[in-house]
Amino acid sequence: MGYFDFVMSEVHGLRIKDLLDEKKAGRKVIGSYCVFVPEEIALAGNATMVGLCAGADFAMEEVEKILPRNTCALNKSTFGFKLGKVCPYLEASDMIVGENTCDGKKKAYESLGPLVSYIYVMDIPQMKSGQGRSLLKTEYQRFKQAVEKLTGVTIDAARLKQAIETVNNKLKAIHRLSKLRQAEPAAISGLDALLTNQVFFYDNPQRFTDSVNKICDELEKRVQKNDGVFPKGTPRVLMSGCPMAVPNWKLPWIVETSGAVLVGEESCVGERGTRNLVNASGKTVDELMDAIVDRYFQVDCAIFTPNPDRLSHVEEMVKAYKADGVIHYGLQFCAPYLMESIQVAKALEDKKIPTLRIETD
Ligand code: BJ8
Repeated sequence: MGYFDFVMSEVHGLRIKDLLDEKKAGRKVIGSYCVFVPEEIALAGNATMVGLCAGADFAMEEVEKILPRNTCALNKSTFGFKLGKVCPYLEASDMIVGENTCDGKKKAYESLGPLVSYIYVMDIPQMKSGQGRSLLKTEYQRFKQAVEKLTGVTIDAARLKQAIETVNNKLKAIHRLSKLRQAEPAAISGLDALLTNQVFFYDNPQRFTDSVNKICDELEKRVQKNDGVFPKGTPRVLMSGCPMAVPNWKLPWIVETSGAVLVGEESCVGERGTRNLVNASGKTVDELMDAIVDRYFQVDCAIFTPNPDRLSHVEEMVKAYKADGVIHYGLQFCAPYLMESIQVAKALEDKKIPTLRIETD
């Protein structure tokens, strides 16, 4: 984990220098708050995409002058990082992409707009219907045009294919890591795995892929030797719910210092965001764009109604990771996930899978 600890220690240092060097060389930086913003399109337009921080409280007194107090912590944090001037990624971004996912985010972007140099808002469907898919495709085409305008690069099939392969390689490395987390005893702590999933959004894609594969090489040896970071028999917990953005490690830390181990995250900083690859076999821009839509349309965020796939995925993950129980992590005032948490808990408990719903900031 040395590399990831280093990345985190330099998250406001060397990585920012990287980005500024890229900008000097003419590359644009696109900041995003949601896994629905396709990195494949940004990379194909020769832009770098970074996840924007929303995992800690800053400048809350200032934030509450702009947003109602009972707004979810993630949205408030977005504003806190801006108003407290603590996010160099936000300041380095040439375009910030907002998305119409939950009501909180969609309205918050209206207020964020005047505070930043360029906010681009993407509409996101709310139902997994034919119309929903068409809307996502139209919006991804519009985003492609906006990226082309920003960077001056025309996205052709070759560029798109290359970008898809870069992101797929990143995803495949994460899949390899997830598979290794299924071992008993656990070969890696949930905190370390979460950090890796968080760095996914910040690091240079190629460097990230290589680093995850290196961890996996080491973990494979540990698994062969039955070498765990927690003793065999340690209760295994699956986390499900809202994303945990950097530097939010609160709940995993509590779990793992209380005699249990986190073996998986059903989260956008986790398997919900990384589960699917894009089919890179298309020959035309349209075929490849369709394949990108196919990947993202499967993301089962709680903003969708109904959202039965998420329930099935939680159950599948419990089996795959041999979890003894599930903790549903819901941010206060997050209507979509808190409402779904009741359905998730009921479905799991009907199957005798112990579930704890935690609502927190
Ligand atoms: S695809 S989960 S990253 S929207 S916690 S701001 S939902 S009120 S974060 Fe998300 Fe994209 Fe969905 Fe994933 Fe709103 Fe809830 Fe706040 Fe949330």
